Amino acid sequence: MAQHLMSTSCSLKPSTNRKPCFKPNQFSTSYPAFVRTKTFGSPFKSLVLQGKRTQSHCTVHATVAPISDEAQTKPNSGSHHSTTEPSNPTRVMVIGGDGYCGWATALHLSNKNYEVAIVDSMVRRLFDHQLGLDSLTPISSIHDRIRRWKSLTGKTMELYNGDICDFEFLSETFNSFKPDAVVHFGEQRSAPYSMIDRSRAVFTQNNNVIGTLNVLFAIKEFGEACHLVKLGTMGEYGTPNIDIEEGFITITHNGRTDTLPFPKQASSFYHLSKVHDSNNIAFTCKAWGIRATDLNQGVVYGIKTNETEMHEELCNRFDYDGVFGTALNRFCVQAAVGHPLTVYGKGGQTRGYLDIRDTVQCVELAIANPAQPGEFRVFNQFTEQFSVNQLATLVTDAGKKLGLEVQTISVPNPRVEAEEHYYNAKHTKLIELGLKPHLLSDSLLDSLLNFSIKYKDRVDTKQIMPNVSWRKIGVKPKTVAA
Ligand code: NAD
Ligand code: USQ
Repeated sequence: MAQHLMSTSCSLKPSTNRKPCFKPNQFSTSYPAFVRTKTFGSPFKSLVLQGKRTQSHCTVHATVAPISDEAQTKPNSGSHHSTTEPSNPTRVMVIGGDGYCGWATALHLSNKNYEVAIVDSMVRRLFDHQLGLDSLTPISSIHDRIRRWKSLTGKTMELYNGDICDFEFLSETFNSFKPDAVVHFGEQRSAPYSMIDRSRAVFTQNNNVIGTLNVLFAIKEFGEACHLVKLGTMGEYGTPNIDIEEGFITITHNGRTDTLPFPKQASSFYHLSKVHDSNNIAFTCKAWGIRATDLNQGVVYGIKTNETEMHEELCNRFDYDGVFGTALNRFCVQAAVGHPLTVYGKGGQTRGYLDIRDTVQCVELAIANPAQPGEFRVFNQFTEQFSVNQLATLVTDAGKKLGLEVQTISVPNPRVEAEEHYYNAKHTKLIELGLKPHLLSDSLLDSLLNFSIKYKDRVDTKQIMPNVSWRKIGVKPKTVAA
């Protein structure tokens, strides 16, 4: 459905084996709420009504429209190279390649001469429409993004516009592109979104768990050697009162010792969906010999990467609202518009954080150093840990240097989480593979704040305060802004 609403700016080239629209008994589990829209008022209601409902489950296998003359320019001489660059281009499918982490990663891998295909349903853009939200930065359509990339660098990225919960679509995509590695970013990734109401909770777990299961089945059936690089989250572990290991912990119990998955204590329906994914992936590695890397990523901040900097049409999205915005990015925008920084509760909540430039680096490192067949690898993907109070202090100090008067308020915590706790998470495996972290320096905060100031006229201050309560979630659908 999303593709019909979002793709009007570009003529698509449907595949010759384009499948008919949704059949109730096919394996697709995509957007089950559509079917019940009128009755139950699903989160998709408003746009289903605007869209062509009969086409909402169409599988569209699209490649980008023919490239214009400007695309014939020579490849960009500024392409970056690294020791991890493959000698023969490797085929990487980036699921969720239109999103915040996925777009930056797709560009980065393409720049490193990987053959990249983006798979995305554009559902993230749909969420914005439904909730009346927008990225701080203006973002181009995926078609314009890909065309611009081609015109600047000569590099092509294929586009498969569809929902990975639709197994027929995913099968065609796999058989057409034949990936050596799949990087899977394509999930509903907001904890608050998953806690709006029952239908969003169900959507989140359905979309994420079924999507990942389909990817596992697709690898088993069509690409046994393919390496799955799956984006998990540090939030799978929760905040235990012991050090957090990278995936596994060796325990001696009643005189016997074993190495077991580290205990999971996720605290939103979104974070729980990641736990379920991890269990499914670990099981299929064992049962079917799938090779997988679970990247338990911390909170990502920042906007610019070498590639998104090349042209305004390559600009990434930047969320600051109470549903999709994440802590540090939100604080920078709040400081820029003179809104007090929204520390939830006591502010001792500590998490791992990383610069988006390190997200793309980590994914590249995981691809270039694949897991072995049957191996389920877990890397904790973050570079530094901060409490929310520490972030607020850092942003306040950086703001002062730019002449901003930054206040902080304590907002009653809408979440159920520890506000003061021990936190010490290991994160050495990616460093051992060669990660060179971009730490949160004064200069980066300056640049993030300046960036936020540049776009501050686009900020809708009504979207800043949180209004999704973990405790008040109910079965009644919230059809207007959350
Ligand atoms: P995002 O919402 O910006 O991007 C996700 C993309 O996946 C969107 O473009 C969306 O349209 C697509 N998508 C979702 N469901 C799909 C489906 N069923 N079929 C096809 N496409 C689908 O999210 P992001 O911030 O880029 O996060 C990417 C991944 O990284 C997520 O899995 C998230 O859990 C993980 N992660 C993100 C952060 C962060 O701070 N942003 C931190 C840790 C982990
Ligand atoms: N927080 C505030 N004020 C705010 C926003 C957040 O105090 O204005 C607090 C939250 O209560 C929480 C912490 O900051 O304790 C982090 O919240 P967040 O919204 O920045 O991040 P979170 O909801 O955990 O989710 C984000 C991404 C998700 C990813 C996760 C990584 O949206 O996709 O999985 O970060 S992690 O946090 O390590 O689980």
